Amino acid sequence: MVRDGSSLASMVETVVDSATVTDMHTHLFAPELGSLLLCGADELLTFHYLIAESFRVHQMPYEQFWALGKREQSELVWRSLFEHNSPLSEAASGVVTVAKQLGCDTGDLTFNGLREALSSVATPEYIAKVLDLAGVSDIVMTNDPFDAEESLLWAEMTNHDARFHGSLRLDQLMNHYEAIIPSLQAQGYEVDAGLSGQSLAEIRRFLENWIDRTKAVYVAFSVADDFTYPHAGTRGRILEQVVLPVCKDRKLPLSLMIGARRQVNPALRTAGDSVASVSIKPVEALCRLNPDNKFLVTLLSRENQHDIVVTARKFNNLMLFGCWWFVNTDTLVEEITRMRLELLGPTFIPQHSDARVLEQLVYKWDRARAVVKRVLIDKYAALANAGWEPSHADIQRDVDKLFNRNFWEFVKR
Ligand code: REL
Ligand code: ZN
Repeated sequence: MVRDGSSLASMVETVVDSATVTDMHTHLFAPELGSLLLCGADELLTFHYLIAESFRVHQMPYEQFWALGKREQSELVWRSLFEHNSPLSEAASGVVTVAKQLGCDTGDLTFNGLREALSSVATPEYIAKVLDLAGVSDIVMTNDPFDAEESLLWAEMTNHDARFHGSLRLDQLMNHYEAIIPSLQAQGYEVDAGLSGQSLAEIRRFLENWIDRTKAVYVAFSVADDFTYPHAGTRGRILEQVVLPVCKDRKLPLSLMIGARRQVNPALRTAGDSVASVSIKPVEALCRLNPDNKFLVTLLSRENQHDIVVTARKFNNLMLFGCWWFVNTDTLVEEITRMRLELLGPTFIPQHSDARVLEQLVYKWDRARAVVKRVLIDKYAALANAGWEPSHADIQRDVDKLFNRNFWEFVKR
């Protein structure tokens, strides 16, 4: 029976809206990691995306802004982006979506109203409510073994909320090795700057200890446009002789987040990072020369998106994920998701939230679902016109793959 277009669309909408999601890259933390799990209006408004946007409006000198308390900063962001302008940007309009879903009257939204509606304490009930609104069942954290506060908390913790999964983030090790030598040595690892003697074996011991401690589901690092592979320098040796072998032995994917040029404006602090287009040749070489390793890859520049989709056609040990940070906007997510679907079918991970504040899950997943619905409705309608009628079960299977199974099956492969 040939279904009409509107019943196909409503079937896709119902399936996508009711799908529970694995959020495979966030900066959220299990509640047992205490104050690291951020929530509430002040955290939401001082998200670094909004801080960067607010400087374009309030023009306050950087140091003066950073000297303000969190409450004053969030009020200034509010005035700049919600009173002196309409919240039209992706990040600012996200706050409106959060406010609405958490029960505010968005027709008359005020700074104080938002502060009252959102809890600044991550109680178990509040976490459950937000996850339920966002339709998220599983969250992957970003765990930095070189963050002093975080590593202390891990040392004291025996078990944590099973909805939150660990991932080991190695930016410091891979990008600033010399700077973290004292920290490695203080933790009892015999390493030196030249990677001589036991250094590589000791870094391996460090990595394995932290994989065990965090029960990491993958290992990750981000790089700018200076990433090359193979590479004879410090990063290349640690990658070749430690990270790739450990990932292979533990059957863990290595997640590469490529194209973040850090601190182009240091005065903006956490908001000061930018973007670079890169060569995708190092990714091709990694996939080709390490066929027994698995790579999760996301790229930050729009210009790189087509190339990397083609790379994924060539290597099935490469799983593309998410529309990261500056490409996480309505227009670009749609463009990228269409391109991926057209070249790869449903064999990629369309989105991650990158949430830093609990409530962001609500708007990030609302947006992601809206785009996936638009794209899938078009694609299934074209299939139906060609005579291939997708069943409810087909749609459910595809959506579950996109939002869950592609990630977990890749991790477990
Ligand atoms: O994981 C990353 O490296 C990035 O996602 C973050 O550094 C970035 O600040 C994040 O908030 C972007 O969404
Ligand atoms: Zn991130």
